Amino acid sequence: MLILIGMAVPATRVLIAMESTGNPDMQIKVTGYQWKWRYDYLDEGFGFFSSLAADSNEARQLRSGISPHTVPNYLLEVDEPLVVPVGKKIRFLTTASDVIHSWWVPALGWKRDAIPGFINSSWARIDEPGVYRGQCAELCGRDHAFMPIVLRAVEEQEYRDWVVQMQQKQQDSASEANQTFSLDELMARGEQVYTTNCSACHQAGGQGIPGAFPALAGSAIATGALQEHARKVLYGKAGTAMAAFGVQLSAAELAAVITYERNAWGNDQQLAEAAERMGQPADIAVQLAQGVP
Ligand code: HEC
Ligand SMILES: [Cu+2]
Repeated sequence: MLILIGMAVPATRVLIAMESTGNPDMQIKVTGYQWKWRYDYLDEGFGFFSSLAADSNEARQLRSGISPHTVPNYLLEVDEPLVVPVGKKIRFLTTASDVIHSWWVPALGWKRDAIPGFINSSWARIDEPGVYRGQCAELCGRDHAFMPIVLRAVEEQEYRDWVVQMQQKQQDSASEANQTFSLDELMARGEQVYTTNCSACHQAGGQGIPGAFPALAGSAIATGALQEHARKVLYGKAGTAMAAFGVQLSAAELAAVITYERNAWGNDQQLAEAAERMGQPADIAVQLAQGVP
């Protein structure tokens, strides 16, 4: 009895320390989306999406002709990694915007479900600088296997520099909302946005997947009135896989991707008589400010 009681005291202490997310040095909100992660640095006032890296995304496409063996960290690389300082207690608040995901970096020693409407908390303190990789660990739909996690742990000073850079980026993208872009600029940017955010479903050539995802090449919406087209992209369609991208992309990115869809794949030849060829960030911002249609 005495030995058991003697063991229970330190064991309980460790268990409580493991579970307690109190007194963190910083907090990151992790939100699962189909199929990418969003990280919000709650103390620093910025956030960003982290999607599968472009080379992995290309190589994974059927008949891309690219061998996955030639892609470094195939399916385990992202465009924008999560960066954290070493030696700090970080509280992770995990949730989701659509379906249940699960945030799992094995080296952190835990896995936490990301559930819409709930916030789960966990913590980690990373002692060794380096790159830690993980994946979504809850079957969350068609591209579940394509939402990896890359976490880069760096020294405090490097982290500070990165934060300043990210805050600047956020400001730049806010000021872009007032700029006017040429058709060429919108098309170039739009293609990138499309590849990262839309091609998984609508496919690189805009042909969609019959029965699941509509074709955008020749689509009546993509060649019809600009406002109606934008409405579909900004607010999505409830109950389908078409998400509301108005809350995911900046006004400039939205204007670019919408313009791209209206002009790529021969759509510019089919635009309805009075339909505008391109949209500007300001138009998108106005439409967003009007709220849900
Ligand atoms: C997860 C899959 C998925 C992704 C990613 C996706 N869509 Fe869609 N999209 C759909 C589905 C499903 C529909 C059909 C919705 C419906 O039933 O009206 C759709 C419909 C559309 C339509 C209307 C087409 C028509 O003719 O009905 C447009 C325009 C569109 N999407 C644009 C986009 C843009 C722009 C992006 C990227 C920013 C995007 N979609 C990303 C699944 C997706
Ligand atoms: Cu997932």
